[in-house]
Amino acid sequence: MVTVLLASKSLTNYYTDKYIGMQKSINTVGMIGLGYIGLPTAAIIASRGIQVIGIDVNQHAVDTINKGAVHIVEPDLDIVVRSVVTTGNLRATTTPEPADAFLVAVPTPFNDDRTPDLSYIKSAAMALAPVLEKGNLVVLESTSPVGTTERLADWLAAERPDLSFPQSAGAAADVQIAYCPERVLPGQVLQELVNNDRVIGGMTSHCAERASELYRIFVKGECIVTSARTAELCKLTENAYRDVNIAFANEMSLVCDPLGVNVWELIELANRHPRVNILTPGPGVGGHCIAIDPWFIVDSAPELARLIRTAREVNDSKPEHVVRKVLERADRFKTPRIACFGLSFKANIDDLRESPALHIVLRLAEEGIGKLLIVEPNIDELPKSLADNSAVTLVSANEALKDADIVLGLVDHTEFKTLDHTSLNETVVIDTRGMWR
Ligand code: SAJ
Repeated sequence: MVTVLLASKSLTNYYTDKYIGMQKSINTVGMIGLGYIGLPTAAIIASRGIQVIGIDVNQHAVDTINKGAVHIVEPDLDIVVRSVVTTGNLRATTTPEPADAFLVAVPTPFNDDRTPDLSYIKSAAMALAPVLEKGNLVVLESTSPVGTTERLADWLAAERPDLSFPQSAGAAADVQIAYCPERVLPGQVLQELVNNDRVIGGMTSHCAERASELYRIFVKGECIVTSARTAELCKLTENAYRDVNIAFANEMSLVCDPLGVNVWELIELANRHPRVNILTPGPGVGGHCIAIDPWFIVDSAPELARLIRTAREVNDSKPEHVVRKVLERADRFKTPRIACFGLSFKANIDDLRESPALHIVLRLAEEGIGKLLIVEPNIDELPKSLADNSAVTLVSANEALKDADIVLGLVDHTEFKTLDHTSLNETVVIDTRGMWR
């Protein structure tokens, strides 16, 4: 998939633009966290001629990057990383080193009780504190509950009593601290990093202005400054908004089933209204953002965020609804062969994190109802959780279609949408994405 995209694009899209208004104050940047957000961000900043030191606790990621390669799949990222490592503008290490500015992009998962787990941010603060210097800027990018930037500042201040921080020294602080959420869509990260507007929240307006200087190095979109708390809630609001809207579509698909109405046709017709724009129902909401971030709002205001909580519950219940549907349809076969199209959390990516498709396949495997023929063109081997089960095999689309009693559409990958679905006429089809209508 990546190779095809690479061949068709010019590198100049990403990094030949001149960096206008470069401030002498930011010549080196430390990027803490080299994952799906940190690595592309580090590479793009490095491509603008800034010295970037990438920091990650994962030795494998560090070694891979230092060889000019990548440990994650994102279109074109390998080309940009290879280039900036070759020019010496990006280098990776496991321990922070002094720099003019630091960006923190580490995970913020939730605990079993759905309260936010800020331990990665705290560890990043502890690692960063010893190398902080007067004049530094620290920007948190991780999706975070409201108040986290202030907590980061407190953790840093506790470790470095010799430096002053905005919570006590205001604009005169030795270290400036801001929050600027990432907003990029997996699969389009390099374009969106450059073109999207950025919301930049400072602990003081001076902090916001300093952070804005940093982002203007590589952002063509607008850099809008606000308070850190507003920027934190803005990020959560964006993802909760999308979750609520997907939940509406998913709820309509549940309502349509017993009424005998085709939800895809219904949505297409309703969307003809000039002020209606219903999203697409599916097997559930996956990924490491939309399925998690709304809970941070619920955690902050449990009595008030009722719609947001219910939307999460609607979307989380969808995979089990699909499992029940498959079990009902499989009942008439002795040992049904079920072709499962797609495992990733959404179309045209290889990311299986929080994937409803994977959850559904795991549940079907657990039920032990027959043979599961998995088609997932973006992976070479099944995840460990499935690989050990002899009833589950990774096959090509043609092999799966040849043998299947039931065809289960889980992810609307481009290659699946263009399948000749007339061949499905004789088969039981459960199409959770409406791709074979
Ligand atoms: N989905 C549906 N129906 C839809 C749209 C999505 O079922 O109509 C499902 C997808 O299949 C997937 C999940 O929702 O399982 C999430 O996919 P997505 O494409 O909506 O979002 P992500 O998780 O890839 O990226 C989101 C983006 N946020 C918004 O669009 C508001 C991205 O801009 C954020 O940067 C990212 O979360 C993040 O990191 O927070």
